[in-house]
Amino acid sequence: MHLSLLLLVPLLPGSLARVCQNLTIPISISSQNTIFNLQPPSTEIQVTDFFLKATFQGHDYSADIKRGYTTISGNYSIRATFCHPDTGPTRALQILTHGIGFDRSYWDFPFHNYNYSYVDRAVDRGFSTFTWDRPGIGESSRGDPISEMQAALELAALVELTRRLRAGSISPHVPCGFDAFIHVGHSFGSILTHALAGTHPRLSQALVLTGYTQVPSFMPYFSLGGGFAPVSSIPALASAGYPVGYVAPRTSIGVHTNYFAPGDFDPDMLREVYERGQPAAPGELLTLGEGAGVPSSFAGPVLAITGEHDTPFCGGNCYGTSVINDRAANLVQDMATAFPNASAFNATVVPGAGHGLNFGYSHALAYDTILSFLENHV
Ligand SMILES: *[C@@H]1O[C@H](CO)[C@@H](O)[C@H](O)[C@H]1NC(C)=O
Ligand SMILES: *[C@@H]1O[C@H](CO)[C@@H](O)[C@H](O)[C@H]1NC(C)=O
Ligand SMILES: *[C@@H]1O[C@H](CO)[C@@H](O)[C@H](O)[C@H]1NC(C)=O
Ligand SMILES: *[C@@H]1O[C@H](CO)[C@@H](O)[C@H](O)[C@H]1NC(C)=O
Ligand SMILES: CC(=O)N[C@H]1CO[C@H](CO)[C@@H](O)[C@@H]1O
Repeated sequence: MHLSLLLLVPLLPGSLARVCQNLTIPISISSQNTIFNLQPPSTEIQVTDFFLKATFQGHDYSADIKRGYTTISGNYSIRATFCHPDTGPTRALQILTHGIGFDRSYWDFPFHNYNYSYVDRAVDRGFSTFTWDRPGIGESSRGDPISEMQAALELAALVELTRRLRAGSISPHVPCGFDAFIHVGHSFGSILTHALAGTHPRLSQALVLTGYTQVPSFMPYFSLGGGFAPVSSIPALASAGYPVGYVAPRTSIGVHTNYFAPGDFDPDMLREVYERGQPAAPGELLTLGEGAGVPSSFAGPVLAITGEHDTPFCGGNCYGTSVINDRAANLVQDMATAFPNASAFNATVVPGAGHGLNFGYSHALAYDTILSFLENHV
């Protein structure tokens, strides 16, 4: 009897016992945003011109069109999902922030019966998880894609959600009583997580920065490689309620270029990622660099983990170190200097992986590295 049960388990990925609850969380936040002299790009030509201007070498387009700062205040409705093992909430909660191109389902991707789900693996190893749609994206409130949806406002949302989670005041469905709050980001979500560790180092017990380095040199690969178009040109997004100005890759070729590495993926996965893709706001793209680069006083453990062939953060090769004057063994390890007071720092380059770590065959190694690090250090 037990033998047959044991044999069944490996055949049913995603069937591990977990309990999830969707949440709608009203938040009131404000941030110091940048005023840009820019009209929302609405046609394919305007979108391409935006990316061309943003990538002219030797120019700082964001600075060229900056006209000062202003305070943005607003009430936003944030959609989130809280999961825990069916045995109940656990000691540690992971707060997972997605990057550009996706919504919170990045962490719990349904492909192959959730075989690639990070949430499944984390819950299976005894963590609770909180995934959320960033402001403007997915099921969260929409807003102006230039004046409003910027890194500063999204950081304010992450800070507010974290405070409420720590206080046990986010929802009757989410208990208080966690003794560790771990922040995990992907790409732009790592930028926001890194920024949180800079501005509010005591709000987190551990950081995991995935799909990220501090090297800005290769962002133009992403900007031009994505083949971005207005959401109105993209069938799956045209009626999703995004305001004019939001952009996304026009075809799966742009998604492939920016998130996948040769030989590390199932073509059906690429198709599903394209079909479920979410757009980006110009305000986000123009403020990506905010908050990075300043050494943080963060005193907990930090894991930086990025695919060897990450396009936007490694230019396809995290071991190509001439861009940092060979001062570290790889571009991920170079982030150690950003966390001089971390209790532990580990940099892992995932062999053969691309930027979208959760979509590659290599996801199993990436997840095991992250969860083992957290088990050992939190
Ligand atoms: C939560 O919402 C997502 C997206 O709308 C949906 O796919 C999922 O089934 C919902 N989960 C639960 C537990 O209700
Ligand atoms: C947000 O909601 C509160 C309470 O409903 C209201 O008093 C406040 O004016 C709102 N703020 C903004 C910026 O709309
Ligand atoms: C790291 O800790 C030392 C000793 O407490 C302190 O002097 C230093 O300012 C900290 N570094 C940062 C970047 O906060
Ligand atoms: C980081 O952790 C991995 C195990 O996950 C280990 O193999 C590697 O040596 C560690 N790197 C450093 C610099 O400690
Ligand atoms: C996390 C996990 O179980 N990943 C598995 C998904 O399926 C592939 C094969 O289809 C396995 O190689 C992975 O280990």
